[in-house]
Amino acid sequence: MSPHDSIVTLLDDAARLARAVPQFDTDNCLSLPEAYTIQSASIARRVARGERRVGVKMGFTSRAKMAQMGLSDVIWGRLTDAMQIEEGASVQRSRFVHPRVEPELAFLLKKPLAGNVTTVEALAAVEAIAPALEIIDSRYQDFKFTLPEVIADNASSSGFVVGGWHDPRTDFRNLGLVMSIDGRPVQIGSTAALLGDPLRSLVAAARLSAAAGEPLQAGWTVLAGGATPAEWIHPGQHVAVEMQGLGGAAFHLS
Ligand code: OOG
Ligand code: MG
Repeated sequence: MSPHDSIVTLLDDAARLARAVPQFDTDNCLSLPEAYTIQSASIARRVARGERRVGVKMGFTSRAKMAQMGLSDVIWGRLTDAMQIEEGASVQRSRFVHPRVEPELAFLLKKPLAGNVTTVEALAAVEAIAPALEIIDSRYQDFKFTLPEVIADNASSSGFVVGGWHDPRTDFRNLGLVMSIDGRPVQIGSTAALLGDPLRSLVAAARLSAAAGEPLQAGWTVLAGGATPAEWIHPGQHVAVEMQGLGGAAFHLS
């Protein structure tokens, strides 16, 4: 028994049953390493239920996201196959507590990538890039949390949609993007918002996941982080992102 078992159960049940839970660390007792241990243990429960690890998502890699959530450290979370939503598919609102959506860039890896790598080494491990949408869904009431709390909650990971994969040998450091809800543009941004170069987000993913003993694997997807503030989504809405030169990705919330 670990002293954090009850928190692991609380957060895993909250995600599984789409039920909000109160914040548990309002007096800041939890350290960041402890928070990642809780995240890892809650993902282990998902894997024990049959889910498969398919990659990593980065968080707070843009100023827009840091400002929206009031937190400024880059964080990461673990992605499983159950979180992936087929491009263009309909997903049920009942899966989520209070979902939001944000536009992201996705990397598909062709080689493992671990440790302190350069952006050139990171690019050499990339098979393809794609526009993506992340559905984030904090398990905490009112979508409010401290840094250790959101890390323990797997960085609000809940769903993601990836568009068509493209050759990464293009300059994708400053691609314009538009996220629309029901055809109405709601956020406009650029991939440059991601640490100035989305490859820096992949470099951070390589370093942080290797330090946790789970180096990035060939075939994994890495989400580079929300490039704009996230938007609330509601049943009946159609959400789409269009990225300069890379096409789009979309889903419907039913
Ligand atoms: C935390 C997750 C942050 C991103 O792309 O910055 C994130 C949250 O905002 O709930 O996914
Ligand atoms: Mg995100």
